[in-house]
Amino acid sequence: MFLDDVLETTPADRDAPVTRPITAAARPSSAIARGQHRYRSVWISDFHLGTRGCRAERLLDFLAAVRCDILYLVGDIIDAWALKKACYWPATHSAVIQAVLTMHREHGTRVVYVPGNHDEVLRDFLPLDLAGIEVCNECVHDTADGRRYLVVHGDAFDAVCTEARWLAVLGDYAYRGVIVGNSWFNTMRRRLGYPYWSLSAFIKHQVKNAVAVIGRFEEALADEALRRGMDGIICGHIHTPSRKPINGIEYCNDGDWVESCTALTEDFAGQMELLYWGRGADHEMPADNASRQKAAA
Ligand SMILES: [Mn+2]
Repeated sequence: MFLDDVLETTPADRDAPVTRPITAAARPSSAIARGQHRYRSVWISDFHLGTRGCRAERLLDFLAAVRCDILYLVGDIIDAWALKKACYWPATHSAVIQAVLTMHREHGTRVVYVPGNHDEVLRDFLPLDLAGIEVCNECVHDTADGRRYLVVHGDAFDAVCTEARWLAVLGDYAYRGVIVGNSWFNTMRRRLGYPYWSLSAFIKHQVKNAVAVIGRFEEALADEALRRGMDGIICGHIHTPSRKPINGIEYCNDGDWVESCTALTEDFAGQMELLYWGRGADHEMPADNASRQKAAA
């Protein structure tokens, strides 16, 4: 139930205006030169492989077009919750994993995988080396121009987003306690067989509060970066791509591959950019995918 809520995407949602125009160079086509786009680092997250909502074809198109020194997979890559409920695994989802492995093996890309709440089963085994892919709970990225970014999925901050009012009264100690307690609470829920409480589902259902909840999430992440002496923070989780300064911290959310099809990139000078992949009139999603999603919702 939670998952379907998260993945429910109407055609109207897909056509909703985006906060930045498509980068001209980012329009995919079948004739695209493989490896045409080169970056120092790329962050992508929230593929939700194993669900009907995953836009695997577009993701494959993106992965084929991009070369980078470091690829960060910022959580919710494989959707273990969905796979527990029903085995949905088309060939394109295997192809996504293959494309990532190929980037590592054939192009020498360093791949760092930070698990999210949908693939949190990996968190029991950290740190882990998966066929050369480094799996860790969080990491710090140093940009080409010497800035430091904390890289986390972001689900640890769910509780403080919805309970921010009384936390503000209780202060910093309680705030830290809720963040730690949230991880503990959800680990217990998982062991008991309950799904993770989903912030993105919550946001979708509380339309009136959505902007406020997203704002609190962004501020909580920026505060964490500030507390740790970072210049910025990079996360995913809420399927809301964004790049903006918050209290002197650069907040970056790389979005997702269910709704927005976005990536965060760093060029060789250290310049960050949010990339919207193939959102254009000539690259509409195939109609069959839309009907599959309706059937899933
Ligand atoms: Mn998540």
